[in-house]
Amino acid sequence: ARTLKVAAAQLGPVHLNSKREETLARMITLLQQAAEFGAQLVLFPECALTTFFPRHLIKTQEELDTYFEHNDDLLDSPNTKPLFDEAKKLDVDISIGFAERTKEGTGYNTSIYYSVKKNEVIAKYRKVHLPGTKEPFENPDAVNQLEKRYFEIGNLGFKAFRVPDIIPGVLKKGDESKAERNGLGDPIMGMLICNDRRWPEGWRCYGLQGAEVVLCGYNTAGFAPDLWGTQKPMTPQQAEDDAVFHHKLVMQSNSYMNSCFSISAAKAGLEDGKYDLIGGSCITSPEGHVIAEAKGKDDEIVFAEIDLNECRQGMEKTFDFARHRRTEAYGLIVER
Ligand code: CDT
Repeated sequence: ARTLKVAAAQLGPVHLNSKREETLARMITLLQQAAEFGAQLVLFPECALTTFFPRHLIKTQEELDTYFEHNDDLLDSPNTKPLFDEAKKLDVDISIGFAERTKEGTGYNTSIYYSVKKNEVIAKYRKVHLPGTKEPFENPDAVNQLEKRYFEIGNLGFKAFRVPDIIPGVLKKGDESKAERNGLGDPIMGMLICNDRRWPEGWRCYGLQGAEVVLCGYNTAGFAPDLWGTQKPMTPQQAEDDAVFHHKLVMQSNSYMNSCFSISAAKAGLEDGKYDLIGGSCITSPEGHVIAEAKGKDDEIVFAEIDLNECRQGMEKTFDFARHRRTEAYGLIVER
């Protein structure tokens, strides 16, 4: 068995006026709770450190800057160092989403993977599918999602990575730098951010590299008719139920079709007094089942012990890419 104890750290609302130290303290408490379950890896949501600010039209660069991390090294930044220090103390890997401002001034919606054994950030992903609009809706009651205004499209692709030495004594054979679907060696993982989870292309890029666990933090509005463009009128509750349904649908189906586990962590609840975000943080298996899920919409740990060998069934049978995949028929996917 190649077993891993993993957790999604769902965060309840973080408000425009929430203090950074308070949010960080909540995240540290979640990390400690996950460690009590024995978690070796804890996933935090997209833009975990602040409210989901792309819903607001922010007028000044000065204010906008307060939502971004400017220090390339999160392990040293005062905004985030205490979380990494705690991860070190507890011997837990963490993956976390945040708004990244590069030295050149470019903004990305980013997530990183921190390996406690290496004591360094071993992987970075920048969100490719940025939803919403550049300009706010004319309807003053609409929920905006101005990610295209504040972020550039991610430029790092979908690069799977091995997580070193997280499974003690795991059998290593062959070239570990190559991500092969052979069920050996350190676990292979990939990261997606929120809207990315609805697009099969990113998942398949990870599937092709043999990813066994896909991590996805999110902030998903429960009721945003201008964004979702639903055809039939829905009550806010119906819309939220549908949003949770679609969230689980894509986590379960893409896990199944790519023979991997997935972990998803929400920022949930009523942010900034009136913007409802769905919960539904969950862990799904390579057979497409939800094996653990959040009960509420506040701070909560979702935990599961997973055996990566469960990926073998799909990888070797139904979705054995080498035998059954037909690339000669799929050209249109990259032509259009
Ligand atoms: N954060 C994020 O990407 N949210 C989007 C909202 C939908 S926009 C139509 C999501 O896909 O969950």
